[in-house]
Amino acid sequence: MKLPVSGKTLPASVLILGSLALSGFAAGSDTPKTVNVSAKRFAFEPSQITLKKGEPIVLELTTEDVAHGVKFKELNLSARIDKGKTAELAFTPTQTGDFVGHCSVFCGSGHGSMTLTLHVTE
Ligand SMILES: [Cu+2]
Repeated sequence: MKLPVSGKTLPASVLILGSLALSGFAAGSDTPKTVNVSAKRFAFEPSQITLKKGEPIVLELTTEDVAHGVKFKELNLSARIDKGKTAELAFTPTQTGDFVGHCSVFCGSGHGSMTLTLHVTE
C-alpha cells in the first residue's frame, strides 16, 4: 500500500494549509460586500441600495438587454455595462446621504429617468 503523503511533502502541505487559513481569516474582515445590480430598459434592479459609511462595497452590474451605464456624479464614480459582461464598481462610501446615479449610455426613450439610488447611512 502506498501512503498518499510522504514524509518529505508533509511539512510543505502543512505550511500551505497554514497560509490559506491566515488569508481566509483576513478575507473575512476585509472582503467587500457585493451587491448584484441588473440593468434593463429603463430601470436598475434593485433601484435603491442602502450602504454603510466606511464599509467597502462592490456593485456587480449586468445588463439584460442593451448596453447601459451608471454614473454617480457626486461620488465621481461611473461604469459602462456591456451585454454579456459584468462591470464592477468598487468603492467605500465616505459620506452619508442619498446619491442618485443615472444611466450614462443612451438606451432609449426612458433613459433620462433610469436611476440607481444609494442611501449611505452612519
Ligand atoms: Cu440609458
